[in-house]
Amino acid sequence: MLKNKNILIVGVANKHSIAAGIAKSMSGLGANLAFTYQNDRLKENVVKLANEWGSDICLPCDVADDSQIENTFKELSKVWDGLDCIVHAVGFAPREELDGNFLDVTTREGFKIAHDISSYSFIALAQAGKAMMKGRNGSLLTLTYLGSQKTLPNYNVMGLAKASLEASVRYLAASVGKDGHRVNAISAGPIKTLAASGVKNFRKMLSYNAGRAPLGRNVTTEEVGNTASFLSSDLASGITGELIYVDAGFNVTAMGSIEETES
Ligand code: NAD
Ligand code: 0WE
Repeated sequence: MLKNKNILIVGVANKHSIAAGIAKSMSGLGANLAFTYQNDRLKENVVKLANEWGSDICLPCDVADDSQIENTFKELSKVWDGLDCIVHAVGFAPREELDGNFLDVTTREGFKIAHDISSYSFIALAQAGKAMMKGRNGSLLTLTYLGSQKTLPNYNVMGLAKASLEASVRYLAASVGKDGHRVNAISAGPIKTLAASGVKNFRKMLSYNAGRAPLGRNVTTEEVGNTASFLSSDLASGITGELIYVDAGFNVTAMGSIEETES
């Protein structure tokens, strides 16, 4: 399904990352993969995992830094003659923003960082990758969360950043459609990753979600990965500007099973 496609994956931190589930699915379907890592601390993890997925292309890229984004595509163009897909699986807000009442804890600096790293970086990657994607009917893909559309405790300024990211999926789709490229987002249900490990009561959130979701469970990074593969493949050639939920159906409910709820 992804044979001969060159795909850059941004956002692997370790084997639990959603980006790792995506890489696993895509490599299984025959894609050629390249990876970036945020910093030297994560480099070793990423190089080792990349090897398991048959890739020896690992480049440093802190998405807060334009020169590192530029360098990523400069280096990539030395080993690949073109690029078919970019997967953006990056999100960050300062920890203090994600613990407490929204109005009390949100700061100008926290807002700026959350939007820069979690939303603007997708546009920056699309711009920098444009030349390599030329003429290839490419696909751009990002990861978002329901907290963009509905409130929940503590997600706070990340909800705003994800709303911005989702709007940029639509604007980017309109912008690059004439070049033949598609732009989509996957809204994943909660998964215990590194980014989630710092979040208060995450285990309780996982069990609340599983109890209320139509499928009665949470999703896996592999399931998110398979949807990412579909969206990046020619099977999805008519889909752009779209948001697909991979959340065991949680988002369509307004109430879970009454019988299973503690009184
Ligand atoms: P993760 O911690 O495994 O991945 C987050 C990645 O972002 C890491 O690889 C980290 O290095 C990278 N990152 C952060 N700041 C960066 C920077 N300045 N430059 C470059 N990279 C940077 O966690 P994850 O849950 O796999 O997150 C991936 C994406 O999925 C995020 O956008 C997240 O918001 C989204 N998401 C996560 C969940 C969940 O419950 N885990 C649910 C829905 C959406
Ligand atoms: O998008 C995310 C992760 C967002 C995230 C998490 C952290 C923790 C550590 C962004 N920045 C940071 N910064 C840190 O310092 N998710 C969808 C997972 C997630 O995070 C939450 C959630 C869910 C779900 C935070 C609060 C409430 C729910």
